[in-house]
Amino acid sequence: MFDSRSAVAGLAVMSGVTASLGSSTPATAAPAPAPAPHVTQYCVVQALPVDAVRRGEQSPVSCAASPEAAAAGLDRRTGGSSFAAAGAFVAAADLWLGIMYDNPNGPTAGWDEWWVRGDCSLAGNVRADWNDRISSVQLGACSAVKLYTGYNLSEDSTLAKGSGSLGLYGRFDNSTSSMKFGA
Ligand SMILES: [Ca+2]
Repeated sequence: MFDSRSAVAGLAVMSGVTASLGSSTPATAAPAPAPAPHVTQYCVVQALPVDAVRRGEQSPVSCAASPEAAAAGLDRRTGGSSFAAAGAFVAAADLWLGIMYDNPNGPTAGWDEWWVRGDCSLAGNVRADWNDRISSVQLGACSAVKLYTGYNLSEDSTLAKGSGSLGLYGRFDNSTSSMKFGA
């Protein structure tokens, strides 16, 4: 099991970051130069917990020719497996994906809620203070979310799909540690 108090957060792989190589050519040069070669780079960012961000720490970033190489480079820099650590999400977009409720019936009296933002490819561990707490889900931009009882999308899972407040029952109540959204 992973330590839910671990400070390190999840990862996002950003594809399509294109770096242009080659020297610049003076505007007066003739004939026209061949197009500069383009190399696609994949960058992996390690998210930091909120308190580290407030201290001014910056997220470690690693870029390489493949997502796997970028993740391996980040692991070397951070001294461990980035994916093994619990923490918050990093996402490329800022859509409203869903609301997680502590209460089994969604927004009823005395509820506590957590709004998850990102894009529908978002997957990762739940925020540390929401581990083993979610009792119902309301979906926003994505049509489904798969909830796992273990960190890093492990152990038992259940698919929450539909509209309104979707309750989690039995062993899935108060036991979500990671989740994966889907379109
Ligand atoms: Ca709960």
